[in-house]
Amino acid sequence: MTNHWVDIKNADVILIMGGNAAEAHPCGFKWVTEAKAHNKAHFMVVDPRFNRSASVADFYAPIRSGSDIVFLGGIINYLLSNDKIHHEYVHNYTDFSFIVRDDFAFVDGIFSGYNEEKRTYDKKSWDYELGEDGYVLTDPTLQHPRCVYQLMKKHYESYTPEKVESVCGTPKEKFLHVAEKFASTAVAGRAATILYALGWTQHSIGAQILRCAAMVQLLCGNIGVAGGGMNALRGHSNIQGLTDLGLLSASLPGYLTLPGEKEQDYQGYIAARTQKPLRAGQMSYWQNYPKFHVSLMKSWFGAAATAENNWAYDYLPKLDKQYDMLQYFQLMNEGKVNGYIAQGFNPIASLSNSGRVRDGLAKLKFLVVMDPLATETSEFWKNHGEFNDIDAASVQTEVFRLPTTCFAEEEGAVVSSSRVLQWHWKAAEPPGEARTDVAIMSALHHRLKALYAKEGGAFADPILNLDWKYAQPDHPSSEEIAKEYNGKALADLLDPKDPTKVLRPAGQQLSGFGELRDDGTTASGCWIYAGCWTQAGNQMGRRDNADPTGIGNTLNWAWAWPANRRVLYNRASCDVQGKAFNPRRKLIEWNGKAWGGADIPDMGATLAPETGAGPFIMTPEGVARFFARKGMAEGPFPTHYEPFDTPLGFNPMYPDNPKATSSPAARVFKNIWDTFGKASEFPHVGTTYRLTEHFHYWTKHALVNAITQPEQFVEIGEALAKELGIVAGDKVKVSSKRGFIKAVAVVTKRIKPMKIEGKTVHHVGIPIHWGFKGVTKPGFLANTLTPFVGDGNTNTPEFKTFLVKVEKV
Ligand SMILES: Nc1nc2c(c(=O)[nH]1)N[C@H]1C(S)=C(S)[C@@H](COP(=O)(O)OP(=O)(O)OC[C@H]3O[C@@H](n4cnc5c(=O)[nH]c(N)nc54)[C@H](O)[C@@H]3O)O[C@H]1N2
Ligand SMILES: Nc1nc2c(c(=O)[nH]1)N[C@H]1C(S)=C(S)[C@@H](COP(=O)(O)OP(=O)(O)OC[C@H]3O[C@@H](n4cnc5c(=O)[nH]c(N)nc54)[C@H](O)[C@@H]3O)O[C@H]1N2
Ligand SMILES: [Mo]
Repeated sequence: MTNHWVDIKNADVILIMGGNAAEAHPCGFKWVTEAKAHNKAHFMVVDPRFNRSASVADFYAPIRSGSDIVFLGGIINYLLSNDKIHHEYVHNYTDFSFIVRDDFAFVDGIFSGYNEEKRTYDKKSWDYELGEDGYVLTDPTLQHPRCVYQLMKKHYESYTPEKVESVCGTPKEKFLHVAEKFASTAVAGRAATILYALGWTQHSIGAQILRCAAMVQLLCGNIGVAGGGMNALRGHSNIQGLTDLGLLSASLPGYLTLPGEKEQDYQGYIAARTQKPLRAGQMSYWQNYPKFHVSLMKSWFGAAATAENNWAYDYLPKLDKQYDMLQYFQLMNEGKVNGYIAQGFNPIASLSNSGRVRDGLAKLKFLVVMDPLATETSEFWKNHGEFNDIDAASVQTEVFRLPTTCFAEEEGAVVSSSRVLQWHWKAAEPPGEARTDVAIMSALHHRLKALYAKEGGAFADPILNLDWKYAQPDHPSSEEIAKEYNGKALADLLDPKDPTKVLRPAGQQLSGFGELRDDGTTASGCWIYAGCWTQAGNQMGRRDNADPTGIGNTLNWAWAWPANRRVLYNRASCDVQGKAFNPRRKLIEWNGKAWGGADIPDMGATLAPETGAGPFIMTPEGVARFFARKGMAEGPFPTHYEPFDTPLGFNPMYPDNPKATSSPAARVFKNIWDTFGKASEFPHVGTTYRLTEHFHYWTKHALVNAITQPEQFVEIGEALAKELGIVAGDKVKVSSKRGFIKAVAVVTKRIKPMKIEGKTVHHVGIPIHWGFKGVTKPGFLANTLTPFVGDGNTNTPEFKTFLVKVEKV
């Protein structure tokens, strides 16, 4: 979230689209209720189904799954063509006036630089025009045909209300209602918030849907202000912590990145990430990359990371490709993986095309499952009748189960969607043989280290030199690990202006990332967490909910990254002179000498507005981007592409170009193309989602949850039920090109047929929670149906839109 849960109460307009917070985030959802009750907020839901969030909304509009860019692009077109934008904000805080290179082009759904063979773009032309001084050329009059404003206007001119109706199935007047409500916030005193989750991310164009929504928010001046923002409602309780700590395969902690295979040279690696400002006076905060990186390497490798060995740069793996889940299971299927550790992960249930995942697991030599429960993955090899129809004798994979604890059986911090690190304390002793994940990983580490020490092996240094200075080496405490993330001084830190002055004595905890250095005198395991455990103690354990201004920021409750800031880019809540746009809901303001108020200012306390430093401190240009310079896989402006299982078979926005039907840059392996379905065989649009009563695939092991939702079902609308002769309670078979499931039919008014490009399209709703382990009635894995294809940026699978056929059995 750019903002945070409590801040939702400050919104004037709320849109939940691509998520169902009332169902999946019922506690956080209360802030929507607060906004309605105390702020007269207008609350809208746009979803293929009239879901639980919609049932308490002021307004609901249906949409065909996978068509959100047409809807959001339609809002952009509406705001631009009616000139309903926050002019002062957009002119000063975005790239509206920047001029784009003249070799940039967009023709018939494809951008310049496309390589059809490789299905990737050469992104060179997707850039601003730079002057001789290295700064961006701009046209503040916005007349230049290649300024971002003009290009964007042109890009979205075909995204009309009529097109929205025919492509999304959303009635034109319903679409216009949503657009007008956003337009009502394109002024200084009003804000809209967007809450989203998987209904947007789990598409082959997921990341671009989010960008498109962020562009709507920027046009209205809704980023960096109270009650605004792009708010990702995250999933597992600590999944925010997972990405923060760099557990994705191409990441390092704190959103630093692993080098690629071509980056063998340390100076090149650092230079590419240490971005110089593209305009005068900008902070371009990634200029500090070397400080974050060197401090990380000191934290991991201690004395073994030295200036002479480039801070142990050679110890880092250099990626030859992106090792996301799709990639890994693809390699498994190709027989290229020997062993796999599934830690807190049930891939046969949670990854797309379960049948393929099962085949991959069966090709392993060994599989280790670290989990408190006996999961489907740990029993993938066992025959469970029609639910897992496999010949156990044919599977050679050796499976090891290592029982772990659950979060309540250890202490530590959980990072919420609000970026708040909140400490919790151990509530119970683990049962039986269970050990914490940390204890298991530590033991594994010691064994590997001992083996390498004894027998040697290819490049043993990174393992032998991994620093492990914990009081209990077999089970480092959560406290020690948290302190390590925060970081400390390894030598006396001297004042650069007066070297006789010691700013921080050796051994002390750092107060924040501002103290990090690139000369090996500081260590920090995750720079954005610097400040969470200082000399003053554990900031995450703080429990003072004082809120002097009433805005909800509670700066003394736990601790938020970065720097305890609660609303990111909060400088954008003030005009150029530093005066708050909205005097009723001030986050910060410039008082002539310093920034102050209800939040921690972006720019440090005393950087004067006169310096011209923009609020988007992480970009080298200091402003937000409408034009995603080189960033995204599919192009700098979000563009509609059809799902890979498309009910239309062509792209209704670019009908003349078959190459632009589905995302030209999505993750598709060569042998996957024939696993996509066609509408002639699978005429309905399937989508998968959650129920409040279950958490993924684990609560079916708990009796209380099993009682509330005992049996697998699918939801179909009344019209489709009638057409197929199905009544509520019938058993139905739902099939896709990948396989089939059987479940009880729930016939509902909540799903209505849609007219898409003149054709009737029905949605079929498929809750994800069932499987063949646990105390619910055994069920099929919903992912038996889903396609093995992912977003070109994140590789997130397209779980939310695929083609199915429904039959009565
Ligand atoms: N009780 C419970 N809570 C949970 C979880 C759980 O398993 N159980 N899981 C947690 C996790 S890990 C996560 S990631 C979150 C997920 O939170 P959500 O994303 O809110 O949950 P979902 O139910 O997967 O999907 C949300 C909605 O997206 C809609 N949708 C599908 N396709 C589209 C589309 O193309 N466009 C639009 N606009 N909407 C679409 C669906 O109809 C559904 O209403 O929930 C978390 N909370
Ligand atoms: N079709 C479809 N598929 C989806 C989705 C969808 O919407 N539709 N949603 C996707 C999303 S957002 C997510 S997050 C994934 C979730 O997919 P998974 O993460 O694979 O599934 P979970 O069942 O949430 O959790 C995996 C295991 O973690 C174990 N566990 C709990 N606590 C601990 C612990 O402290 N240590 C260890 N080692 N294990 C623990 C649980 O017992 C559980 O078996 O599913 C994805 N798959
Ligand atoms: Mo998730």
